[in-house]
This record gives sequence, C-alpha cells and structure tokens, in this order.
Amino acid sequence: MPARPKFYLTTPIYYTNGLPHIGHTYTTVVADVIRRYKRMRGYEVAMTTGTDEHGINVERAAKNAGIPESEFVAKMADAWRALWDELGLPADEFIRTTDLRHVRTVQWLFKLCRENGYVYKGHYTGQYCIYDNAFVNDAKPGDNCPDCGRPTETLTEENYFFKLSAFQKPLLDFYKKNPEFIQPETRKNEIVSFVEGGLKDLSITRTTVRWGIPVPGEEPHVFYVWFDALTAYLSAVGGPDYEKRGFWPADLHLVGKDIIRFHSVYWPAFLMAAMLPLPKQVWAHGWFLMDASKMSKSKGNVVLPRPIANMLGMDALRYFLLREVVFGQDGNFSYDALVTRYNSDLANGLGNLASRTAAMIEKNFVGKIPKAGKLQPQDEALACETQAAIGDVLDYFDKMNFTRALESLWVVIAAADKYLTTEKPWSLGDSEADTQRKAAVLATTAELLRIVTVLAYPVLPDTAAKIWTLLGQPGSVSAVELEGLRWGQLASGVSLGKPQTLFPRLEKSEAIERIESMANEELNPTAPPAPAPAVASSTTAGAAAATSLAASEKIGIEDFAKVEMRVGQIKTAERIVGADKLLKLTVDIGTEIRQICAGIAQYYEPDSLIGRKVAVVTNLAPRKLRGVESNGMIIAASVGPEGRPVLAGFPEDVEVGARLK
Ligand code: ME8
Repeated sequence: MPARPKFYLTTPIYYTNGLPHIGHTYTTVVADVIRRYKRMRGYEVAMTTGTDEHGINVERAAKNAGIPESEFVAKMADAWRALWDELGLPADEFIRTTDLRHVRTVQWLFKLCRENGYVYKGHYTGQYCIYDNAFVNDAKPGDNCPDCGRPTETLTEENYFFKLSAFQKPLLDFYKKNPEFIQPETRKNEIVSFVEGGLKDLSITRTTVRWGIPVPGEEPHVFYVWFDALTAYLSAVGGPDYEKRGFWPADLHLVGKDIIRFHSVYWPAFLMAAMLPLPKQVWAHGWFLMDASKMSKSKGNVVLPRPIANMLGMDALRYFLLREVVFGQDGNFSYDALVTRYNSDLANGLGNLASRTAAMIEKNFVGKIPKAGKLQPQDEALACETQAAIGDVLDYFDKMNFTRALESLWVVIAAADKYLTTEKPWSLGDSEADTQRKAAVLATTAELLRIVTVLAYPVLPDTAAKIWTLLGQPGSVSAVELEGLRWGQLASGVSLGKPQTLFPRLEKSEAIERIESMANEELNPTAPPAPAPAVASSTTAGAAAATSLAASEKIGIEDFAKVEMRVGQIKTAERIVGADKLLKLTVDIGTEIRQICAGIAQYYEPDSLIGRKVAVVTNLAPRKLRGVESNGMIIAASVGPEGRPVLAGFPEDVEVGARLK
C-alpha cells in the first residue's frame, strides 16, 4: 500500500496564565475538524497544540500563586491538556515550551540564524516598569505602566537582535510566489502593506526576564516571546531531526487575527535565516466577541466550553462555532443563538430526520433497510441533489468555508423533510405496490441520511457515529473515504441499531440558565452554589456537572468565615424579559444598594418582596445571569423534589447590614 501523504497542522501555543475559553476552543475545534476531514481524504495527519509557558506574565502569576514557575506551568499545562481531551480535541502532539525537546530546538534555530549572519548583539532601549520588572511595549517616555499605573523609566539593556530588516524583499517575493500563504485575502493585503512599509530589526533575547530559555553561553540572556513560541511548531515534530518524522514543513498554521503578523512575517523570516523549509499556509480567523467586545475574565464576559458541552453536547458547540460565523470574520457569541440553532438545526433538523427515518423503517420493514426497487422521478431528483451536494461540501471544506459546507448539508436535510412530507410513506397501505413505494421512499431517505452523516462527520463526530450505528452500516464512519463517496452505496438488508434520541429538544431559557449556572460555578469554584434555577433533568443532553461538596464532607470554621452574609432589605424587584425564573432585585445591605438576581420568579410575585429582610451573601464575585449583572446571592431553602425556593428570613426585627455569623 503506498504511503499516505502527510498533513501537519497547528493551533497557537496558548498562554498558561489563564484557562481556555470559547475563543481558544474555536481554533482548536477548527483544527480538529480539518484533521478529521483530511484523514477521510487519505492523509496521515498530525495536529499540534500546546502551551506557551515563559515570560514575565507567568513569572508574576506563579509569584501570586506562591509556587515556583515550573510547578505553576506544569499545573496549567495539565489543565489545558485535560480539557482538550475531555472535549474530544486531543492533540497528536502536545508541546510545552518548557519541554526539553523545545528548548533544544530554540537553541539550535538561534545557532543556525547566528551562523548565517542574521543575529547580532545590540542594545534595546525602551520604557521599563521598575515595579513590575518589565519593559512596557510601545510606551513612550513619560507614559505610565498600563499594568500598575506607575511611571515608567527609560532603560537600555543588552539584547540579541534578529536582522528582520534583511527579509523585506525575500518575504515580499515569497508572498508573491505563494499567493495562498496568508489567508484570508484581506489579511494578506494587510501584511503585504505592513512589510512594504519597512521592517525593523527585532530584539529576540532579554536580560531582565529570568523565566525563559537560556541562550547557551550567554546567560543571563533568555529568549524572548516569539522566537521561543513560534519555534514550538517545529519542536513538536522532531526539531533538528524534523526530516525523520516527515511532517515539516507545516501545511497549515491556524491562528486568530491577533497574531497573524508574527506568523506570516517573523516566523518565515526566522526559518529563511536558518535555511529551513517554510510553512505552506497561515490562516487567520476572526474573533468571537461577547456583547461586541473581546472576552476577558475581568470583564466577566468569558464563555467557557465545558458547561456548554455538558448541557448540549460537544457536537452542538462544534456545529454552532462553525455554522454561525463565516471562518475568517468576527462574530458575536450568544447563548440565545446557540440554543436556537441547537433546537432548529440539530433537534428539529438532523436529529428528527434520523429518528423518523429509523422509526418508519422499524415499523414497515421489521427494522431492516429496504432495497429501493423501482424509483420515481422525484426519488431520482433527490438522489441527484444529494450527489451534487457531495461535490459542493467537499469543495467548501477544502476552502475552509465551513459555514457554506454546513448550509449545503442542511439544504439536503430540508429537501429530505419536504420529500417525506410530499410522499407521505406513513399514509401508504400494505398492498404490494404500496410496500414497494414505501421501500423506495425510505431507502432513498436512508441513503440521503447516510451521505449527510459521512459529510457531517468532521464537524459532528459523535452524532455521525451514532447515526452510522443506527443505520446498521458496516465499519466506522470515520473510515469512509470521501474520495469514493457516491449515491447508491447504502448497505440494504442490514438491521438498524438501537434507536436513541440524538438531540433532545430544550426549553431555551432553562438551558441558558443551566449553562450560566455551571459557568459561574466553574469561574468561582469556592462560591456556594447559586439558588439554581431548576431545570428538568429529562431535558438535559449531557451529564450536568454541578460539583458541590459531598454532604458528609466537613469544612473548617476558617472556610465558613470566608463567606460574608448580611441582612439585606429588598428595595425593588422586577422580572427579567426572557428569563422565566429570574427576578432582578435591588437590595440594601447597609453599606450600599446592590443589584442581585435570584432564581425565585416562579414562586414570588415581585411586589410581595419589597421591604422584606433577607439573608444575602455579599462577598461573591459579580456574575452575569441572562446578561444581567448579579452582585451577591439571596439565601433560600430548597424545598421538595423541584427545589422550590423559600427565602430565609428573620422572625425578630434586625438591622439592615448586620453580619450573619
Ligand atoms: O497569543 N475569538 O496565546 P493566547 C477567537 N501564546 N479566537 C480567540 C479568541 C477569541 N475571542 N481569544 C483567543 C498567544 N483566541 C501566544 C501564541 S503561537 C506560537 C503563540 C484564540 O493564549 C486565537 O487562536 O493569547 C488566538 O490567536 C489565540 O487564541 C491566542 O491565544
């Protein structure tokens, strides 16, 4: 058997001073989709992701955590790796920039660049924050430090420089010869004009940073940010021995638009200087925004992947990320749009088509896929439409136009729904002619479903595997070769697998409240669980992972003392549009008036609450519930199997603001 061609793709090597949010998940999901797609097209694929572990920010974060840097980054790298595994996005190569194989590769690359005359020692002058011990990029004399707000000082230190200026022409020539190197086109134009504007040499080592890869024989120099981080792509597939593995040069670097310049200017220049092969393509996607701004933990607008995967299933999140926003453009993330798509496209669309097709075959053909027999023009028309969609979808996948690929598939699903509605196989009787007609209609629908399933696999791997089993098809759907996918290959006579609900329909507001509640718990792990808006568990797709202390586990008084509770008095109360269970309250806690959301709307009329004295947890981190900020928590008993909230109160009159101990 001839060796399969190799395909190597990467995500960025993510910083370890935080944990993955939906933005990081997006890039990694796309990488996984391409990996699965390329495997179905006959490639041997390697996908690298990893962690960027050096630099001043990590030095600081470790100091805050009171542990050595090496311990801090090891914990963070474990957490990143574990989350990718849990979400079904495991790396083929997980590279850490503290791995020895990476350290050696960076030092080797530096040696090559230096031997070829592209590295020199010089002095870097910039604004330095003596309190944070770091240079402040882009600051001018007189500017304050953006982190601590204190004045910066002008400082000069010895650095190694990379002669980036020597690569202006070689880079422009390279872009011209390889017009697809930078994608999408708009980004390419930006980069070309940036390079045409002239390139300054780049400082690639620091003597004021301690936590980094040492420059051999040149201590205290350590490599600085991009020379270190970008090289990880090469370290992951053999470093100096890259030829043995055969995966370098990379076929595709997937990045967000924030780091396109480093990947399409610095990285090819470093490799040119070292006379190493250059990657074939850099693809920059846009940002997922929350409330039209970039996500950040301090703004409280970070969307986490795990609660969504737990509630809707990872396939639903993958589908949404790829379907909602055209790859390359920015888009807004909203739970509302997510659950809407889940219900319309997955539950009512694909899920419904699969389950009704299987149910009709079960009922009419004792659960065995019938042979199509004699066809009518409308059956053949649907076959032609589906066959044509195969070419379109593959073409869209090749062009990384995932939105269009999925749209095309859902057009086919809609055509099948319409076909069933027109042909009405359920209204046919048991005569031979009617039975033959039912066989033709159901075999046609099952064949369409088989093709949709194969094509959807890269985006919906779990669902596709389930439908494949449901249709009783041989082997694994992931092993189907896309090259040979044609109408007419459905295995007939085989028995259907056990029916199962693929995407149970969800009540939107309940689903959102549940996701938000899980996200709040993940973001504030020490906070006691919110008076959670209860969700009927029969509607949840995944195991909702609400972790709380086991009833028998004891805490010390010092743990209890961390929770500050006070007597509060409710001043106003109103319902929140679109959130059936939540009330928005303003509560006087003695020192201030707080806005607090409480999941009690189904049991308390807003007006009945005004003036009521309640127990309030006052030192919870603020969080958003259905987009409304909640700054504290009202204590309520949870009564009965449905968890009916009953507000804690005070039989004697108490002063507002009194502390509960
Ligand atoms: O930049 N929308 O790491 P990083 C879409 N260590 N994608 C997003 C996103 C959002 N809101 N937020 C983050 C670094 N991303 C360097 C990279 S590579 C040699 C070194 C994704 O942890 C997107 O891929 O800040 C972006 O480029 C990347 O995460 C930045 O991750």
